[in-house]
Formats: sequence, structure tokens, C-alpha cells
Amino acid sequence: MSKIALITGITGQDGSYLTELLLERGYVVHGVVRRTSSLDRSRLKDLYADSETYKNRLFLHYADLDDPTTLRRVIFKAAPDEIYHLAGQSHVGLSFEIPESTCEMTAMGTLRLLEMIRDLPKKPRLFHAASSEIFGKPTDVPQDEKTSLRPVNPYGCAKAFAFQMVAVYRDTFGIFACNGIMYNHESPRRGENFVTRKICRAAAAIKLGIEKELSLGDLSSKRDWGDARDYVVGMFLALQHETPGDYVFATGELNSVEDVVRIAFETVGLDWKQFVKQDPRFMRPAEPQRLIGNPSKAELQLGWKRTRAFTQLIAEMTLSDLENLRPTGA
Ligand code: G4F
Repeated sequence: MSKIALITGITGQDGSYLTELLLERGYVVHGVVRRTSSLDRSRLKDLYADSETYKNRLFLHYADLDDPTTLRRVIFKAAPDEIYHLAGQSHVGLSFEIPESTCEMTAMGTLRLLEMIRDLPKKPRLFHAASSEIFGKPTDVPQDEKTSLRPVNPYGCAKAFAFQMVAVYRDTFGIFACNGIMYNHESPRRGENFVTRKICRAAAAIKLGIEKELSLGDLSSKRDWGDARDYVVGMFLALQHETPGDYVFATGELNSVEDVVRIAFETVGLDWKQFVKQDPRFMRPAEPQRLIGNPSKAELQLGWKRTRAFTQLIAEMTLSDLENLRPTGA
């Protein structure tokens, strides 16, 4: 019998790659979709168009983390073996503008899901996508699963709450629940408001003469950037292990926003200094510091490994945007 998975946040970057991975492995996949005014499901469009998959092995349901009845109904109907909880307000900068709804979705939404699982007679396994932002200003460099939580923004606080609740429900109610402490992970499907995609897209647009310049915030800011396709494999592996636990998914390397800019513009043969300017509108009130992850536990216990290097990833993202933006026929 096919295993059944439920994914919250299925239309996002990670949700779409995870859906492909699970379908390839023979799963039936149910996805939770928010009923918003935007009908953007472009990351799933190929699966949508495939009649053998959509409504056969892939099902989408309207439900929301702030509307527990709808979510409970979907869980009851789908009866999943595994739940991958990826949904939430994921933009750190925006969390300073909308802290209450960030906490409502990301913190309380996770708690509500845990409460639903707690009540089920046959409890599905749960993967929760936590974030390196729970470490904020970390005491340890690099960070691992034992590093203290010291978030510096509303998003990090919400994720820290959700992270700890997952551990509490695992220890108290025997739920097979795992936290993935996800460091930044990117791909050609990354949302355009995250810095790597913003840069890669702009480099391509400038090269094609569609745009003239790129405004950014702090160019010296550094992150541990990996490839989203590797990170969804980690999510899957966490739920196949014999015991539940928390795992850091990271590369162990730091690169700066300026490094992303340089590689993206080099990829299209341009000198970035002629096109990039700093704009205070994109500076954040507080930045986390030295967020570098140590993924040894995931590597040793789950056999997780990453397959693409940073330079290769940024070049691939830029070339993908160049292709997407190129006028047809050019
Ligand atoms: O791409 P970012 O917006 O990602 P951020 O804030 O690190 O968050 C991402 O990774 C987290 C995991 O560690 C996730 F939990 C979270 O959901 C999300 O996926 O910004 C990266 C860096 C920051 O230091 C930011 O200040 O880039 C800097 N930056 C500089 N100029 C900019 C810009 N960020 C954005 N979005 N836009 C700019 O113009």
C-alpha cells in the first residue's frame, strides 16, 4: 500500500520539491492550500497538468493554520502516515512589520497542528521546518542541535516557540515529531522577495535590458546558503529514521550578500559595481550573527549529504532567470 503524506505549504519552494520527491517514491500526497486571493500555484503547474497525478495521487485541499476546523477535517480525510509542516509567514524582514500574524501562523499554527495530532488514535509522524533564526545571536559557532536559542526578530521567536513545542509534544505525548533546523536554502523556485532570487533575477533582467539597477540592503550580511533540493531530502530522511529527533540542515559555509551579487553578475558577464546600490529601505532593524550550521548529526544518523556547491547554485539560479525572462523567439 502507498504511504500517504500531508504537506502544509505545498505551493512554496520546499513544498513543491518535496511533493515531487514523495510522488517519485510512490506516495499519495495531500497538500494544504490557503484560500487567498492569489491563485499562484506555478511551482506545481507540471504536476497539475498531469492527469495521472493530479486528483489521482496528488490532492489539494483548502485549509488554514488559523482555522483549525478546516485543517482537522483535512487531516481526518487524508489520514496521513506523515505530515510535513512547512507553512507559515517565512519572511524575516516582514515579521517586524506584521509580528502578531507571524506568531499566529508560525507559532500558534504549529501548536494547533500538534494538538490535532495528539487527539488522533493513529498518530502520523510529523516533520516541522524550524529555522536557523532560532539561534539569532548564537553563543556557539557553528551551531548544532544543542545550541541555545537566542532569536533576534519576531520570526525567530515564533519559530523558537514552535521548535520547543514540537520537542515537548514528542517527549510528553510520544508523538514521532522531528524538527529540521533549516539554514537558508535556495533554488530557481525561491520567492523573489528573498535576497538570492532577487539578485539572480535582477542580474538577468539587467543583462536583457529589462531593468537598469538593483537596490539592496546590507551587502556585508552573511548566511549559510544551501540548495533547497538537498534540504527536502533531509526532511524525508528524518521521518524514515527509527527514532524521532532534531537535525541541523546546513552547509557549514558562510557567504555574503556581496558574494551572491558578484557570482550572479559574473554569470551574465556584467560588472556588478555599475548596477548595484544600497538602499536603507532594505536594511533590517536587527540581523542575526554568524549563523553557520553543523550538519554532522544529519549526515551521520540520516546519511544526509548535500550535492551542490554555493557558486554552482547561484549560477544555475541566474541562468534559469535569464531563460525565463528572455522574450520568446530571442
Ligand atoms: O534572503 P533573506 O530574506 O533570508 P533570511 O532573512 O535569512 O531568511 C530566510 O532564511 C531563514 C533560514 O535561516 C528562514 F528561516 C527564513 O524563512 C527565510 O527563508 O535575507 C538574507 C540576508 C539578510 O541578512 C538580509 O538583511 O540578505 C540581507 N539582504 C540584503 N538586502 C536582503 C536584501 N534581504 C532581502 N530579502 N532583500 C534585500 O534587498
